Amino acid sequence: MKPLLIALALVLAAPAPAYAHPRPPRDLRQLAQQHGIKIGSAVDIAALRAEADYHKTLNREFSHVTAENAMKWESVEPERGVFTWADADALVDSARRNRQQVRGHTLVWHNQLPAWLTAGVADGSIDAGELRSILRDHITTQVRRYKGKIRAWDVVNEVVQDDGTMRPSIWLTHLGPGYIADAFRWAHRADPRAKLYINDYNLEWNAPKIETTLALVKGLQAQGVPIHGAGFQGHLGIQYDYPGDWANVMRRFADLGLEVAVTELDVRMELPVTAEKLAEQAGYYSRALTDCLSVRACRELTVWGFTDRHSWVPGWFPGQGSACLFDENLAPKPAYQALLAVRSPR
Ligand code: 9MR
Repeated sequence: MKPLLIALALVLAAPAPAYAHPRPPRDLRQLAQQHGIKIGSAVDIAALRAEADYHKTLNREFSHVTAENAMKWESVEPERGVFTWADADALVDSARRNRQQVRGHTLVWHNQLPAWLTAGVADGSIDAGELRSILRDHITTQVRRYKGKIRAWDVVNEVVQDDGTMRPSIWLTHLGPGYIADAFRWAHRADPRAKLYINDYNLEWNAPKIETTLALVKGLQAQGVPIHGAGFQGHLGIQYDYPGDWANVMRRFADLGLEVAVTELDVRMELPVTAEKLAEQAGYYSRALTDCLSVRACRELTVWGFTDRHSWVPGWFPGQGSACLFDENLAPKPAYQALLAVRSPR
């Protein structure tokens, strides 16, 4: 063959450069890899154990997992001093076997506290000093147990209210505002490599909550508190406008030096389901991913359950549902295809 023809043959045979048009992703794992982020899901441990199709889909699609309930305080210490780690351990073990990273959810919250704790505070048998050491022990015990196995912890969850005031939880009421700095310091001491997050809902768009949370983060940073991330839960619904400023809000947190993550994305709708509603939902999911990808500090997008078979939505919002990427039979919905079609704005 003539040299010119050889050169031409070599050029034609060469693979397309990676930057041209990446091959369409096969699934969410591949999509996440192409974009250099993690795509995760909250996990229902009972379903993970009992349902082979749930198990299979979770592990095929997701490179990050969060326990939907299994790491909450009432789950891990239902009676004082009696620890029940089996479900949380099962999730962490499953993640390791399936090459998934883990978000720990959540250390300090006002919900799903064990009854022994709330009752003890209410009847005065647990005073402020004891409450503080109970919180310190809880954080230290749980974070230490999973040291090196949890990429990121939601250290404090939902501590700011929608009107921008601090939530008057038992923590604020009995320990004062310093409990937040303490929680981060204790968590950091127990696992210095874990990324420590503040996490909240409506942080995508609610101005008073955004401003208070930014001020809170700055105040913590000024005191040298180890805080590394801001989590946007992302519980959306197509009956509300998409939070169009979300990427800018993410950027404001990123500008403080934090990483950001979408931690609990779902997009609910009024039932019945129609093709139009599913198409609209698909747009919300793809915009959320696009927003995350447009901010370099956005490292993870996690959905709050991946199948309508196991979703918190119908139980909490009567008449609403169909919030997930897969239907009850684990068939992918238009939102799933829409995610696979997102191209990187980075
Ligand atoms: O999905 C969770 C549901 O199964 C629980 O009953 C509920 C109890 O409060 O918590 C749900 O998860 C919440 C998460 O932990 C924090 N952000 C809001 C989520 C939806 O309520």
